[in-house]
Amino acid sequence: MAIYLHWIIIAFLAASADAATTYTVGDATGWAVPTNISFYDNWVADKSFEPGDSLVFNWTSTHNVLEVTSKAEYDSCTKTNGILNETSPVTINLTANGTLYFICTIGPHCTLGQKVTIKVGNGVSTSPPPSNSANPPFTISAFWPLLSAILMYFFASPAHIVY
Ligand SMILES: [Cu+2]
Repeated sequence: MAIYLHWIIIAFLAASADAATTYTVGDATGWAVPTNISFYDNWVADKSFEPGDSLVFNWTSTHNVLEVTSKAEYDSCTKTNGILNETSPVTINLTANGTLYFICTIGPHCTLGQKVTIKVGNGVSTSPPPSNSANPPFTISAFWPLLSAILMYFFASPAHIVY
């Protein structure tokens, strides 16, 4: 009985760890020149992005998504460095803690507020810069809950004593 209960707990933790969120940037507005220059700052303000989540940039007219390589480039709308995606929709997998900077390079769109800063986790990158390539976030997000569940089973459970 105790063993079954532990497996249920492990399965539950693994399932909850996989509950990644997909965010549509700008929600109904999508990726566009906003009417309010703070629109995308406001959009991120009530969100907490975590590794395993993903972003989707959707647009209809002429836009693109450039992931610039620094805050300085972001602040100055520098269009020359980074990863450019030109076909909507663009999905960005958030694979690790760090801060990502996205702008639109069309005309003055960035200067007009079509730019967004995404802080993932604590916003501090501890490893090589995150990439857009497909990574398996499941293994990262599920590993620690599984490990802790297993450790709880072996070290913290009174079941070994009782049963
Ligand atoms: Cu644009």
